[in-house]
Amino acid sequence: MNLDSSQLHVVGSLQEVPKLTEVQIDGIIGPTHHFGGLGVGNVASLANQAKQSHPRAAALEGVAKMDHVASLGVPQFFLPPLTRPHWDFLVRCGWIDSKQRFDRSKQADALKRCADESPALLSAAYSSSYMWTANAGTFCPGTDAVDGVSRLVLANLSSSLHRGMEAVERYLQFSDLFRGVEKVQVCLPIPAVDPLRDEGAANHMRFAAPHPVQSSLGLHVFVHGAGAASTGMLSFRARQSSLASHTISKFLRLPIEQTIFAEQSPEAVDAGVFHNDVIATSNRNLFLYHADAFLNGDQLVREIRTKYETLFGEPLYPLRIDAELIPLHQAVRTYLFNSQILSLPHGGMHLVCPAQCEQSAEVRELIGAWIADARNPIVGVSYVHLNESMANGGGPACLRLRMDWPASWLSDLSMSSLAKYRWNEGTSQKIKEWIDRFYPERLAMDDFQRIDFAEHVTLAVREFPTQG
Ligand code: SUG
Repeated sequence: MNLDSSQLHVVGSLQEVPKLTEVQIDGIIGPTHHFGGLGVGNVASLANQAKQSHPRAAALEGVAKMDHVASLGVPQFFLPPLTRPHWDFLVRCGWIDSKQRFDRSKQADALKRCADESPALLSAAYSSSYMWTANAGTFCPGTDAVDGVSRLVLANLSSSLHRGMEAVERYLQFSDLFRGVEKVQVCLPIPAVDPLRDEGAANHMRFAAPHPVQSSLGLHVFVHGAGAASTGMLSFRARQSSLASHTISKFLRLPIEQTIFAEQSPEAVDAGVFHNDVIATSNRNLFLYHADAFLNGDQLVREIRTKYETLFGEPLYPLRIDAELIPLHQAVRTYLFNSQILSLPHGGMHLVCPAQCEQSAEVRELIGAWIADARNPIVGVSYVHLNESMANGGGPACLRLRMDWPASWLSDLSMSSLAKYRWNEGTSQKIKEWIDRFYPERLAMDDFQRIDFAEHVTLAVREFPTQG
């Protein structure tokens, strides 16, 4: 689908509109990628607990996805892996004294004791869960904020034993990434307490005009889990609290007419929808969602449609998938809704779907029908193999945080430290060589208690090929 300027409904004059470009930021999958069974309400993670993992294959699958997205002409960035085991976490949980944390024999002893007495804690200390960057935080471009400041609020990830520790480390990485960039704030997570549990952009959708030159405004939908009244019905606890979603929307300084709150349906959470991006997604004017994703879904869609059309003077394009066509469990198994929907530089939207979607005849045919139907903006699909990440409940969209950046940030990357994090062929090649050099081919939980293993994976991250 190509738009020329005569077809555009322009909100404001063209000169006033700072063009936004969507960028993808993926986390590199770490050398300790494993199946700890720690994902709350995450059926893949629970089913695969303690199976042998393949960190090298996992990381190369992630790299291949970034190569593919970049080859479509979409700006791709990356974040290096974090150091594991996380010794501060082990110190704070009492497995090693802070004064002895650099003492090799004390470390060796701590790893062994922790493996014997509290294996889940040791698995958490080694987790590579930072790779699912969609959970790193929630971003809002300054064009949407009443004070014109772009903000990234890091997520506290306080629902999960193994994920809360990511927040501060990612805060430091994003602070470096945005060094030298004007009018952007990287914000520490809201307090990591249960009533404010937050999982970042996995529970956030930003709708926008069909084409960025029409308007740089966004309509933000924040999705949270059930309130206290309905939690009794759930086998799985919802990870995002309503208070957290409301707090983040205020933090981002969003006007009320650009903000909507939605509640996940308890049936979806029980079927393994631990984040909204497992069952609904959006891109610009496209809303792809399962009929059973939300509580009072029809009312929500009406609200999104009304606010969308008021803001942009254009119709929303909702694609609703009913349970008769794709039941919830099949949506969760194939991760159709966790596909990346990418706006191509020359128009149209392209889906990057997990290979599991291609392997399901119903899902494959559905995607084929969307592409054949010229009324919607979807023009193509590619299927990517992310088997290791998928076995932990992480699809293509989980591995990336998307952000709408003012085009000026991208026009000269050398003015900031963004250039260090840009994905290109040279970076990809260096990172592949580094993966081949350091990543174990196979990993079992027993490896975690070996001090030589802990040292090897720590060295691996230290030797990450830095840019520039
Ligand atoms: O938080 N899995 C992650 C998957 C995150 C997916 N992200 C999005 N939907 N955006 C999670 O449940 C499993 C790790 C383990 O079990 O070792 C895990 O953390």
